[in-house]
Amino acid sequence: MTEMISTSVVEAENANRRDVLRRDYESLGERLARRGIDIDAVKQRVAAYGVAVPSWGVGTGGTRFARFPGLGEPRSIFDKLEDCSVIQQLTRATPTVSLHIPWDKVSDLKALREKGTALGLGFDAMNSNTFSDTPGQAHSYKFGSLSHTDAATRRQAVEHNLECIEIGKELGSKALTVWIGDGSNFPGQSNFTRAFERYLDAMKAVYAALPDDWRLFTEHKMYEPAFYSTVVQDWGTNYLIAQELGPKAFCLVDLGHHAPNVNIEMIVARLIQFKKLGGFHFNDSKYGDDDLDTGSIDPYRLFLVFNELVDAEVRAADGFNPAHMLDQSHNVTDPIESLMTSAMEVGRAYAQALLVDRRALEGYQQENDALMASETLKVAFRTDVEPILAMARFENGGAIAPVATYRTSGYRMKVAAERPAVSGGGGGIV
Ligand code: LRH
Ligand code: MN
Ligand code: MN
Repeated sequence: MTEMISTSVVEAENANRRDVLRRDYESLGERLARRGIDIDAVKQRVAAYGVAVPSWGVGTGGTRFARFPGLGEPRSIFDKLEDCSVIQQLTRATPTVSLHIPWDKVSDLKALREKGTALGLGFDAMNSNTFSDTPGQAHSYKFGSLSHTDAATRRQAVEHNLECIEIGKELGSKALTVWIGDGSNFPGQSNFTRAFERYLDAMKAVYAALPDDWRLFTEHKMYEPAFYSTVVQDWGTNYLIAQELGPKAFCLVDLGHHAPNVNIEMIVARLIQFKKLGGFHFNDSKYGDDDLDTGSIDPYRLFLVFNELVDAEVRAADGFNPAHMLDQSHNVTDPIESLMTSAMEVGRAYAQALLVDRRALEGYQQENDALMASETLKVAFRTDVEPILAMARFENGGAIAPVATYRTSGYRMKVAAERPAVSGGGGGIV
């Protein structure tokens, strides 16, 4: 297997931290044992956990005002895969990559598949893009795509999704995620009902082309790029879509796609209960779809989402198998560092949720002891599970301290020497 960071660098960095880690792990193990928790069992589950990296996340993002590229920006999907493999090599928490077509130019599928295999990476959900125009396409998406008033434009958008499925089949992907920007900017511009009818109709054609062992994820988002109304605006509409389409259709929850203060963990619980939770785009936000690093603003909310996931896992909820993906935009950090940190934040929330004393919680709920129920969650959330995460990484061949190891490796400067500098400019992507 091709390792982008020399293993001797990883080993040397780990050698500096190994003994302290062992002591920290042991001491945490003792404290958890007092709470009746077996630290090794938690570590095993954390070690088996993975979250997919978005191919679009390894390049510097941007806002609609500007983009400020960093050094060594990936030039192609092959460069992106190499950057993704650094994240996996050091964190051992990101074994798959989620592609976005046509942002990712994937003309040579065989070479791409081989590159993935060589780097030890698999391909998670495919993402279609009918929210922007590609040079040369016959019909513009300016006024919509799958819900467009014009049948030929809708057809083109359907065809693009079918092409994404075909590409994904070649790569071993098993899911398609569809997010559209369709909506309106003015009251009266669009007939809500007709637009949704057209969308459902188009999506039925996409659904019909789905292989038997694939799943279709539809992603809702409250607003942007449309600012008055959005066709797939919330989880209610999303649930209706999944119901209308059939058993292979599920709802995808992007944490940044809700109104501020919305109880996302409760949405997650509802979708689990009705067997329609397809997966996540993890990120964090302060105001809207900020695409900030996962857990950087509100780690407690991330924990509460994982609390619902672990609750479902523990009781083996029927049909529960959500896909876990990151979806972030990095404007002021090295994307590799942000993605590594975010993958670890997701793992941390999972580990903390595994520590919740579920029997005690149930008792407090039953007795209506609100304070102790809340404390039960807080006790788990307050536990510093870093030794569990670090030990899981270390034993899996990763780095005890991924960011420090990455910096020592000089990877960014190395690729900067190979990849030509790119200039920034205005209007970036999401
Ligand atoms: C839309 C979105 C969706 C896109 C991605 C780039 O805001 O979350 O998932 O595919 O950003
Ligand atoms: Mn998303
Ligand atoms: Mn988004």
